[in-house]
Amino acid sequence: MSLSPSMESLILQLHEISAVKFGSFKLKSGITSPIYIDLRLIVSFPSLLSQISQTLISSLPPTTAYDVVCGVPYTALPIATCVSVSRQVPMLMRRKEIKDYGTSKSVEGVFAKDQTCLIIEDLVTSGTSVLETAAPLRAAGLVVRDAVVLIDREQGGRENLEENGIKLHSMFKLTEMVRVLREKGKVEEEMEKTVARFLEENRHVAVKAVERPVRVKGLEFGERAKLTKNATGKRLFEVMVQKESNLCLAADVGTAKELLDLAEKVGPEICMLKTHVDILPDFTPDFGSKLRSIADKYNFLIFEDRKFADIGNTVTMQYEGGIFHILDWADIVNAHIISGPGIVDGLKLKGLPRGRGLLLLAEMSSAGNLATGDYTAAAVKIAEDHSDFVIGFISVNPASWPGAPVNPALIQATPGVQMVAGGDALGQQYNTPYSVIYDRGSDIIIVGRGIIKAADPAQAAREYRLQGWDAYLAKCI
Ligand code: 5BU
Repeated sequence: MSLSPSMESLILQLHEISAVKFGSFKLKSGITSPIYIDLRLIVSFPSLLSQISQTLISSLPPTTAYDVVCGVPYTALPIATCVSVSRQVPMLMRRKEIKDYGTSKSVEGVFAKDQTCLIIEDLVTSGTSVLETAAPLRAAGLVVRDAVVLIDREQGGRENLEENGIKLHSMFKLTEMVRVLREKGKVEEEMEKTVARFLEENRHVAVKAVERPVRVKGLEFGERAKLTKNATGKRLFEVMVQKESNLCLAADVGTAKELLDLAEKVGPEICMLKTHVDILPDFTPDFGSKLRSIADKYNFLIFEDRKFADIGNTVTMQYEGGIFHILDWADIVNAHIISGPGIVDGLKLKGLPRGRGLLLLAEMSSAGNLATGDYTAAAVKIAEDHSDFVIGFISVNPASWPGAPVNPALIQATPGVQMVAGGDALGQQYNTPYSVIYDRGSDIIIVGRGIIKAADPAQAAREYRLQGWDAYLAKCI
């Protein structure tokens, strides 16, 4: 389908002002791209800015209804402002930085609950920026169904947004833009092919469409704290409320020293820190007490992801003894139910007198895992039968379980979380914080590499905390 003359004229003007460049460019993500688009420049060309804004908003299907608009900071802010002024539609602004921990507003402007907000963005690659803007808007009670964007880079953004309940409308796609520039003699055919090849090689893995469950309004964490019979489960709910955090860090770093340093940095953002103590080459017997004192300082719980799987008698020894003495420092451990309920009895024997809690592996995040169907149902049954010690589950999609939501005293914690859905080379599968908490009915997001590998782990943890918490608040409305 060919683009309208006004779209073609816009593309030529963007090329003219060098907002679109061809060559070899290193992108933020580290990959080298043959095309670079910088729409920040348009603020220097008011008539082009105005033309873009008008064309953008007119390109929406006439059925798209909205009460307010919100631009994704920063490049799209001037575009949203022009739309707001010319269409006389009120605008909102999402703060990118929040000054004070947990208290400041993340959305500026006047609005009412249940109003519909249209998100405006300049360029969509993975869709992450749109999602980061949608989360606080939704948390504030606004309805977000549509995002309109100048250019769709066709690298998975449309699918990622769709998965989060947002329809993407684009003025044009990257390939359409390059085709127009080639037709008008601005780029060679060879370059058009290079861009097409680049897109083919860097197209985000297709994201499966999620079946959207009918959401049952959830009880708030504070109320659920009162329902649990286990002291650690109660404390976990309370810490989540106190810190406005449903983020658990999976602290899978190379050494104990790095782990303790990371715990210091990320401590203020998390409700729980998850360890794999057997991966630490420099483990010493005082590791547990050192981590405990950081946990006490920042008010988070320690979860050793030991995944016990043996018979009851053996796990009592594994829990208490060996070199790691997990029982002494971990508030929470987890267990497979493959060996039957005896494993819970064994762990309870040691853990309950110390006030500890247990999570059962009801589901796993890795591709092809066998914890499904009847196995998941069996985990729920065992948890119900031992709710003095079992505080909840490791789960992936508890909203899809028969009879969901299950007992609200039990907590759901979900690994396989990153800002963008996808996976790693070894079978891990990722969903976004919003889809995990809101769509899939979980309570806690467990995030490892999304934080650890970030340039600034503390900042990344903060972003995950805000997204996780916003999704929880959206559920409570
Ligand atoms: P990641 O870096 O965010 O992929 O780390 C995920 C963590 O959660 C890692 O420590 C895993 O061992 C852990 N995990 C998981 O990924 N999937 C599961 O089903 C369970 C634990 Br159970």
